Amino acid sequence: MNLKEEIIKLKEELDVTLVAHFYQRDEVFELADITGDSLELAKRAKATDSKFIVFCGVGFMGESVKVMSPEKTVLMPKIACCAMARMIDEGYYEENLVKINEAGISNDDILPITYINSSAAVKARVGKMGGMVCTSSNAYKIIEKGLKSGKKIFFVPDRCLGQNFAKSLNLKSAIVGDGSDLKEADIICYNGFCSVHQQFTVEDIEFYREKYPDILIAVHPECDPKVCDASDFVGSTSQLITYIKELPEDQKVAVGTEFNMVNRLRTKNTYILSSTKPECPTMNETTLQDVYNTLKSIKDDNIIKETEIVVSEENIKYARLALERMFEV
Ligand code: CIZ
Ligand code: SF4
Repeated sequence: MNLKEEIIKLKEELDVTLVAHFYQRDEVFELADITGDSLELAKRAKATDSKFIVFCGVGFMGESVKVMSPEKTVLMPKIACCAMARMIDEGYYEENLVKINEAGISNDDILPITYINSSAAVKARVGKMGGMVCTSSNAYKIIEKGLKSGKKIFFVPDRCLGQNFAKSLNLKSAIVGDGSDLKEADIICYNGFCSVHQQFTVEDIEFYREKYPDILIAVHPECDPKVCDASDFVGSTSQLITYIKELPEDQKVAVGTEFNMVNRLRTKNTYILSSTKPECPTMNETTLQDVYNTLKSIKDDNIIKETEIVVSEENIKYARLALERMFEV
C-alpha cells in the first residue's frame, strides 16, 4: 500500500477526524474529512464527536480546537507556527498596553480584539480584559460590536487587517510605536503582519491591469491597505472562494492570497497576483508522511509528545471566553 492508502485505512480504523486548512498542500488537503478556513475549522472540529482530531494547519488553529473542546486529544502532524501569530506573545502584548497608557489612554478605555491568528495565551489575555476574537470573515461585526462599548479598540496582531477595517468603517487607526497619534485613533493596531500577504504589491496590480485591462483583482485583507485600495474585491478566505467561483468562466481574475488555495480554485483565467510563488511556508511543512506518522502513533497507542496540543487550564478558560464572545456575534 502507498502512503495515501495507508492513511485512508488508518482513518477508517480509528476514532479520528482529519482536518486540513485551505492552505495545505494538495495531497494532504484531499484526504481530509473537514476542510475550511480558520473560522469554519474551529466551528466544525468542535462539532465532531471523534476522540482524536488530527489537525493539519498552523499552531494557533489546533490550539483553538483544544480551547473549545478540551476533552478531545488534538494532534498536529507538524506544529508549525504562523509567522504573524509568532509576532506577539503576552510580553509584547503588555509592552504595547504600557505604550498605550503612556499616550494617556487607560486600560478601562480599551477593548482588545485579537485576530484568530494568535496564540491561546494572547487570546486568554484578551479574554481576561473583556475582549473578543475575530476572523477576517466576521471582523466588521465584531469591531462594530466592540465600538458600541464606547471604548477604543486595541487590535492585535495584524496591523493591515486593523487598518483596512478601520478604513472601510470610516474610522481612524494608528499603529503602536510608529509615531502615530494613538489618542486620535478609534482602532489602535499592534504592529504585526503576515509575511505571505505582504508579498502582493500595487506594482503587481498595475502589471496585470496593463496586460489585461478587463481583469479583476481580488485580495485578502491581510494585504497592505494600499493593495486593498487598488483592488476590486477584498475578502476573507471563504469570501474570496465564493467571489471567484461565481465569476463568469471567461472573466480573468488575479488573486492576492496563498498560492495552494488559489491554485485549486478555478482551472482557467485565474492568476496569482505576484511574480513570486506566495506559499505559506509554515502551512506547507505538513507532509503525507507526517500525517501517516501521527495516525500510526494513535493506532500504536504511543502518541508522539511533540505533536500534541497542550493549553493550560487558565488559558483555556479565558481564551474560550474570547472565542465564545465571537461565536455569540
Ligand atoms: O492564516 C491566514 O492567512 C488565513 C487567511 C486564515 C484563514 O483561514 O482565515
Ligand atoms: Fe500565518 Fe500568513 Fe501563513 Fe496565514 S498565510 S498562516 S497569516 S503566515
